[in-house]
Amino acid sequence: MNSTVSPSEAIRQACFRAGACAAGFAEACDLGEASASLYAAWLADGRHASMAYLEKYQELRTNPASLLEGARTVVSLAFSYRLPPHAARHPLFADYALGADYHDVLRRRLEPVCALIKELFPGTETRVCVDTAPIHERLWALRAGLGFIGRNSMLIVPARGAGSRVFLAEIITTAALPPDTPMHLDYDPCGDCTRCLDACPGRALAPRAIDARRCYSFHTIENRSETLPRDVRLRGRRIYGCDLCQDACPFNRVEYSGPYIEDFAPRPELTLLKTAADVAALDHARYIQLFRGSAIRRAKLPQLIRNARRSLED
Ligand code: B12
Ligand code: SF4
Ligand code: SF4
Repeated sequence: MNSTVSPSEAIRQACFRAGACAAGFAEACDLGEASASLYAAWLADGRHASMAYLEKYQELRTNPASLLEGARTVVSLAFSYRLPPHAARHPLFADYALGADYHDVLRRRLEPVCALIKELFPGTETRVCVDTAPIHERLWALRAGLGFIGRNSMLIVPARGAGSRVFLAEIITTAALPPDTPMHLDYDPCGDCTRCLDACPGRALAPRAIDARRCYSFHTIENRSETLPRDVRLRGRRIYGCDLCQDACPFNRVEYSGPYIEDFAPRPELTLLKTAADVAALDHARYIQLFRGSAIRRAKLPQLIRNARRSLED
């Protein structure tokens, strides 16, 4: 290691080598009452729809020390899932799910960063979180100075024109790293813009807080019911996930100068599924074969078929 580089800068550089387009440090403190009560109110309104897992571990969500004893720092990282310039988007599946499952990819990519933290700060511990841990990933990204939360409720990263098409991940560590300047919670570069609200087919967006009961991403991925609500109209839209409130956003139209992660490039086998009718005709063996190692497995085959049929009916 170059001896002129401080340990925290060496760790940040390791984050970039892992493929992150932005990385920052926040003090691992208790988030306090403001965050806990915002979240409790969101749940109390029923805006989490049927995602009962979001009701669990509420007390853990406010404090990273409940996920790693003695936590001092949250390293927040954003990884772009923009498709490489040569790759085409898929008509049926959201961009984030076209490549290899990001949970596995990011855990693997973060291993050397964790090893470096332990080497530079002997005796310290690390814990990696990617999506599934009870932690407010967007709020930690805000606190670590990565970006701001837009009206579409997405964390938007201005650095390198990354925008909101990023995955978030965290390394919670007992090492004390100097915190970056947090983005102010009330900073609102959206101004008068309402493009995401206007583009949302379910009218699911209230500023910074989504109503999942109206969100097509929820219905096509997380809703386990046999039938979708009548007003969910999928013809001509994605049948897995939804990108419309991001497509509308001017922060995603800025030229991107960060790294493209090959792992997130579209899997060639997905091109075999051209229409909703192709998905409606899948059997279990084919489903397993096509979606092995893919985040699309979050939706089980009966759900995908349900969505495809709705798209054909509408
Ligand atoms: C549940 C969930 C969903 C639900 C609900 C979405 C939502 N907006 O909350 C559904 C299924 C609809 C969904 C959809 C999508 N999701 Co999702 N989802 C999650 C998950 C697992 C939890 C989010 C959550 O707790 N929401 C509840 C809200 C109330 O909590 P919160 O977002 O943490 O908000 C807190 C803070 O932001 C804070 N806050 C916000 N503003 C302010 C202002 C003030 C003043 C204060 C004090 C606090 C504050 O208050 C909240 C409570 O503390 C996270 C992973 C994670 N562990 O965080 C991924 C995550 C948010 N999803 C992600 C993605 C990629 C998507 C989709 C794009 C997928 C797709 N293409 O279909 C869509 C986008 C839809 C959208 N516009 O949000 C990414 C987002 C990356 C980014 N740039 O923000 C995440 C972070 C996963 C990851 N590791 O990358 N998702
Ligand atoms: S993901 Fe789609 S349905 Fe959900 S809030 Fe965004 S535009 Fe609306
Ligand atoms: S579309 Fe406009 S209002 Fe929505 S997040 Fe982007 S800038 Fe903000």
